[in-house]
Amino acid sequence: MAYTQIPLPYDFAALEPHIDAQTMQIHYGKHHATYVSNLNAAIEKHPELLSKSPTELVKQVQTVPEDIRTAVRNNAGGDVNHTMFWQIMKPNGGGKPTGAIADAITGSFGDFETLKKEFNDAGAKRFGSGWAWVIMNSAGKLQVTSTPNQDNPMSDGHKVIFGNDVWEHAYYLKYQNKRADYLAAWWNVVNWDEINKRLATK
Ligand code: MN3
Repeated sequence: MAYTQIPLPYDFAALEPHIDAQTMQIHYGKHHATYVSNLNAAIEKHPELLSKSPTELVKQVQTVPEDIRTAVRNNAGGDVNHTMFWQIMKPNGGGKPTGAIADAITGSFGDFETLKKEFNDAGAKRFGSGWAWVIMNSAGKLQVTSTPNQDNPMSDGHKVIFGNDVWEHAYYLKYQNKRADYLAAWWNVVNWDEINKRLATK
């Protein structure tokens, strides 16, 4: 028994021109795959942890035995973050948010443009590698945050609604040093239906 990578829900080229096929192929086929294989390698030392899902491992990372805690934090995080990432994108996505997430955005940020600006700023200012996130805070409002590496706000008890990968591997082949251009283009592939599902989940 071992952890496995979810199938990519669309073809490598499906998010063109906003995310190019070669980036998707390397990102899914090499980077994400390596997080899963490294997670499996770490768990071999404590196979009883296989009863937990990668999401549970991320949520409970402080309870993971210390000798593999950093490996689990980085690689269960890498798996969970990318599993979310592939699902909250789709071909011909984007446009204005719909349904409950549209109301939540208006209630929390005033309007969609303000959310986009805050989220893009969080992604642009993340030094080095990491993620920009929209979480549900304890007051029931959406909030923008960011983490380094493959850290996930779930480890601090937050509910994650969606996030964007701002590691260079997510955009460098097409956008080179222009991370802000990637962040702006990314909204064209957002899957609001999937984000509404995540918002509705406990
Ligand atoms: Mn990545």
